[in-house]
Amino acid sequence: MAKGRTNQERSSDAASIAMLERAEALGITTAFQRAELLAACPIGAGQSGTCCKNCYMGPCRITKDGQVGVCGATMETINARNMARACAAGSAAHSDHGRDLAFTLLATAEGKAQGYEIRDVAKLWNVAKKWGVATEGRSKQDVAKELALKGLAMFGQQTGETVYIKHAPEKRQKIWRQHGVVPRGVDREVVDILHRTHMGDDQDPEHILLGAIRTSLADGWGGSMLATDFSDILFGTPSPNVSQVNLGVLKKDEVNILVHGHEPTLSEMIVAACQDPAMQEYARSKGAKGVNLAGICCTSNEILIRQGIPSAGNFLNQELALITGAVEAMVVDVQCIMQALPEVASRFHTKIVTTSPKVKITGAMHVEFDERKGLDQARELVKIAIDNFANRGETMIPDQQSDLVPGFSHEYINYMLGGTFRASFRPLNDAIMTGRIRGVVADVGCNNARTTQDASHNFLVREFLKNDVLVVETGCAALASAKMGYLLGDAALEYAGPGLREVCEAVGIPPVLHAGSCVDNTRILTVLTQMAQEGGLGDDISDIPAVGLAPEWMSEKAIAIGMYCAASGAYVIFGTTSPLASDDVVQKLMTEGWEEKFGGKMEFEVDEKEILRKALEHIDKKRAALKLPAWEPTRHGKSGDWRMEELFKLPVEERLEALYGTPVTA
Ligand code: XCC
Ligand code: SF4
Repeated sequence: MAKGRTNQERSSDAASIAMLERAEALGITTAFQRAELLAACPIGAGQSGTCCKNCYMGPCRITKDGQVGVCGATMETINARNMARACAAGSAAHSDHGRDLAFTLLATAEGKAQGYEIRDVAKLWNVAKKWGVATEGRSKQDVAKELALKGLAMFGQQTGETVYIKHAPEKRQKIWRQHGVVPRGVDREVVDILHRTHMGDDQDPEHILLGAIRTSLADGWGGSMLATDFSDILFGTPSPNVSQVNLGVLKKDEVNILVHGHEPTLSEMIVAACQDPAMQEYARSKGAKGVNLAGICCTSNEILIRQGIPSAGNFLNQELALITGAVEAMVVDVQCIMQALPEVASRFHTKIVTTSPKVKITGAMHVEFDERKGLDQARELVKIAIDNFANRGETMIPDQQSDLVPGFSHEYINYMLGGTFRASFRPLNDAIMTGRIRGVVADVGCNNARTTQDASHNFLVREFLKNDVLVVETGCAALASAKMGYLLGDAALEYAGPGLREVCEAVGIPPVLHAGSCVDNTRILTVLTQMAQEGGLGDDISDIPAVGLAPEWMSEKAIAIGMYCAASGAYVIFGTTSPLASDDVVQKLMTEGWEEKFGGKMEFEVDEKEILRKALEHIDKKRAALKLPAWEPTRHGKSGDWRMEELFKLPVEERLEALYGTPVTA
């Protein structure tokens, strides 16, 4: 049994540490302790072998070189199958979220979804064009209906290429076609992988992994990309706003409602219900000062990037938020919801409410979501929370909350660089070409209870900033940075190297950009595509000095994301744990093998310092291949606000000399 850690080893976040102390005082167990009480199975985790459960002659545990399963399956075959199955489950989860948004878009277009509307007509028009839906002379409802139906049809597309594929860089499309990994519909690809990894099917690890790649592409350039596009149409394309993150967003004297999970559909209606003056009045009639809404995980990211609703934190904050004793109701939808929640909630007055037809949890209340009465249901849920306020006992809300500026959608990044009339990625490409920006890192993904919460995310972000690397974030990674204030210009620019700082000050952006939830990793694909198309950085995603990281990952969705990014030409590094620690063959196939085929690769590296080193080395290698000047830490940054501050501290003569280059007398 692993020995217990101190609370400082469990989390690097002061608010979390305060709640872990309270949990101990109250005798409540959380994921942090459970990770210590329950050592990970070293074979299942890949540390000392591997395990196959794909048939009932097994499970077969392979711990030695040359050992095979009852059917003869080798370590490599088993690991490739396990990776592929994780990718299928992850792709299914993300893409099914997309499917539900397509249903909501359809119901909205038909006027059957109560409270929903098409908020972003410009985006509807853009997406319709991508999908070949005519717009001229048609109403937005008409266009949205055809688009939604086409979207739904994509899931079951049996043959041919899905629609987003042709929006990737041309060279990329050719690579995919050459290797036979252009996806058909998501449903077909997920079934294909489950079939081919069933006992007695595909046994060639390289071939299994190619199947997994195709499935991941059906997610990244399919279901997930659709989820992002359709969410923007329904709820608005994100642009920067100011909000707050961490447990301190909970309010002592208001009814606190938390939404948790991944989908924006119901949570957007809860936003509307909470803002309803009648609801606020009802809360006051029950002795509260009002209703306060906040989120956890990616449901939080969805309403944070669009509506500026505060976030109570990331994955490992879910139980801790309840331990404040100040949450009247936690409304959950799908994914990353711990089964432990009702148990923790039972120690307080908190109600856990499941809402998805796909998710019930023993001990939780269930109010099944139906978009036809979305707004009424949201009001009902808010009322449940308000009525529960009177049952609140003693509370302890940590002080910690940080401001952040989220909402950097690809559309906004494009706009902020060039303005409305000349929106383009030119300035970003130029900054990379001159070496002001050394490269770009996407830091994404989860928390993992087996490592120190947020520590690897935050360490890596600081180091990349020092190295003039622009950071884009999504998911729980973005919330980790937000807690530290890194999603605000000032706090992050303190770490930024002079070149990066100069660019951020000129454009007026923080050097760490929050691009959205985990399905919004597809926004990063779009940004990379547009950078490749802009010119100067090669003509494909694999040419760009960029790296993707998931240093604290835990979810199968992360595997799917990693695979579609690698297949799109990116170098992707996963931290925390390596399921392939005892299997060089599969790790080589996913690194050297994929790099040869796709120009991208996916690697597991548990040492965060090595992640940093490898990422920078890759960025420099890509710079060299593009014949760009090698990055130099001190070459740039001669301009920018910080120089001005220094300048004003100088005596007048020296100031003038610094400005004009020659001695001048005042
Ligand atoms: Fe879940 Fe998206 Fe991971 Fe966070 S980052 S723990 S998947 S909420 Ni997607
Ligand atoms: Fe064992 Fe083969 Fe069955 Fe897997 S498929 S459990 S390796 S017999």
